[in-house]
Amino acid sequence: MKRIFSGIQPTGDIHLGNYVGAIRNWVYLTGEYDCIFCVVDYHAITVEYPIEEMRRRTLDAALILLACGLSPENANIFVQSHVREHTELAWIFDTVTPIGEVERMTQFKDKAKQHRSNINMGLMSYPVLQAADILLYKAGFVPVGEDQVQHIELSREIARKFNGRFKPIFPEPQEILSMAPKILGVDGQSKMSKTLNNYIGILEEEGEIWEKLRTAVTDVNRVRRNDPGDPAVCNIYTIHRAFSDNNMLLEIDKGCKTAGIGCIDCKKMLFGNLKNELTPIREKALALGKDMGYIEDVLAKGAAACGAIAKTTMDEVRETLGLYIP
Ligand code: AQP
Repeated sequence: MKRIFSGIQPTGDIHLGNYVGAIRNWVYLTGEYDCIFCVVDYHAITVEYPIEEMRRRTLDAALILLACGLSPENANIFVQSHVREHTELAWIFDTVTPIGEVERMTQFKDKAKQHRSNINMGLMSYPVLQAADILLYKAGFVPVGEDQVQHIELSREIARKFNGRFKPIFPEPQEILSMAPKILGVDGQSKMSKTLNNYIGILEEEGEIWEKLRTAVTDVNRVRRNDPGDPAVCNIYTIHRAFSDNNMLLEIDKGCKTAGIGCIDCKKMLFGNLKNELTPIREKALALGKDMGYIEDVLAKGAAACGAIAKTTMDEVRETLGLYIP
């Protein structure tokens, strides 16, 4: 069975972008692939974070993955720092990665602007660790949102460099994009992101979700109710495409272009569909939250299974590097 690997950072509430850009796709793919999903805590420490919250955030991220439909039966789920080989392989990959390649990464440039007082080596080396995350399991496919495509390209480049210099032991991984690979935030400008605080969390209460949706930016040229709008430039329509069926999409497309449907009505329709999909997830998350011991067991089982694969790969890598192995 072909293998996929993907990860999510424990940096706060999981939002609609994470859900439709990644997690929902992960659940769809479980039937076809050998799946490994990881809460990437070592990625999350590349920026300032509340230390006292990291443990809870990590467990909560795993809980949400389970609430969304992943399970130990269809995937291995674990925490990155529980499998030490991730950082070990990252160091080795650092030695084959040209600095120019990481310096040109869009995410590094954006984060360096956002965190001017803490532009650390980890922030720059983030995609090298990501390549190690993927290649430690020789995963050929990586389901991610559009923002990660450049990093997956770099993972291919790192695999090529390593294979060319030493021995061809790594696949060149390919990204798998969902049908909604880029969701903008409620500001309608930037990517929906936990750290930009422009998100709708998938576990938020209905009232909070509606309040954020009600005030979310739509087509900025549609000022008055009677102005026709353009769904192609409206973030609410993009979210609709991830949650609504074709009939509703056609109705909205036509209604928006002819001003037959106003933005608030369009948002109400979306809200109904969001409720239908997210309410069962919220209920399952509440139930799972009553037994955190279960979440810990799932993560331990995932770490044991993935740790065994990681160890085999690292033994092979050390031998390939020509290191002295006693
Ligand atoms: N807005 C998005 N639209 C589609 N997919 C998205 N993803 C993230 N945002 C969107 C995808 O979700 C997966 C997990 O990504 P992450 O943990 O890095 O989430 P994030 O929201 O990007 O995290 P942060 O903490 O807010 O980081 P920054 O500020 O860097 O964005 C990935 O597959 C990602 O593509």
